[in-house]
Amino acid sequence: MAELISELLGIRYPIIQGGMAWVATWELASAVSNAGGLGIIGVGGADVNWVAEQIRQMKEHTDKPFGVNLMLMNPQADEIAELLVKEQIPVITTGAGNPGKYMDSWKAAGAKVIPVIASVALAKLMERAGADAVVAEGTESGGHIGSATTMTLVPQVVDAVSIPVIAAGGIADARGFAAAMMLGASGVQMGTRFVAAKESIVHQNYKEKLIKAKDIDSEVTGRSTGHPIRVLRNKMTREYLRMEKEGASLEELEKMTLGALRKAVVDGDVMTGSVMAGQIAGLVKSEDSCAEIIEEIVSGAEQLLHRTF
Ligand code: TUI
Repeated sequence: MAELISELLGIRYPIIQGGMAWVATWELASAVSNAGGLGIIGVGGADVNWVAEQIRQMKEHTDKPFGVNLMLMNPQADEIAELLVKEQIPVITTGAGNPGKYMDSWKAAGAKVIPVIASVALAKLMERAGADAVVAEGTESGGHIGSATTMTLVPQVVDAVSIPVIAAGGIADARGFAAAMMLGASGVQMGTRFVAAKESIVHQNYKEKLIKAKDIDSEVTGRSTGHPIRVLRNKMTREYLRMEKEGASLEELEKMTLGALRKAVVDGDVMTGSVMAGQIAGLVKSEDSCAEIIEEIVSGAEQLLHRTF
């Protein structure tokens, strides 16, 4: 049985929360860490001062381990990477790119570095670069995605590397957690389920749209731009997909998505904003606290797998 990431990270349960832009603020992340999982602050496209303030709040609201997710397309990625060293962040995850150039300085600062990857090739590259674990994220996930499903990606990554593999994409309950463990994962990362958490600061319209969503209510925009993003269907996605089909330019398409996530999360505009969510949204039926979510998943999985965590 693979080493659990709860041992690697010094947390109680092998559950981590996705570092979602605009959503994964200190309010959500500290609630997850205090409930025994690993809470993660999502940097997204924010600037270095915003990140510094989030870290300050996080340290004030939990004495448990936590992480920061650096979205590598962030224009201030270099400055933020340095801030994470200065602040001695215990766990650093990355998304939407290759974090190779930061690896040595983060490792030297004592951080556990966990890149989010969507292919076996990048998983192997990250292991060679010194990653402590990887998150293998399937295409069921919300936001920026790769093409392999969680069911196919996780066991292939598990076979390809000897560091722990955390499964992500399509996991929102005890069955998903248990299934991930059967695929050889050492833990799970969940995003969508935590978006609907009581402690999540997303606008109520966003939570309601997520809770109402059914199995096939997500769409992938931006396949033609090389940046596929999974979101719940709305006026914006219909318009975007129409323009994409008609061969609109990259600039035209980017104009539509610029600031669209903030519009949905902060302003509650779920018609023309970007409501990022995974395919498992249809399974998320209620707003629960992070402690309730984690307890439900751990106790359910213990029953299913006849073991304790
Ligand atoms: O990063 C994510 N999910 C995200 S980031 C995000 S914010 C954003 N907003 C607008 C446009 C773009 C991003 C929303 N959701 N997940 C982790 C993840 N990383 N999934 C896939 C990848 C990935 C993809 C390609 C990692 C590396 C990669 O290529 C590596 C290389 O060689 O450059």
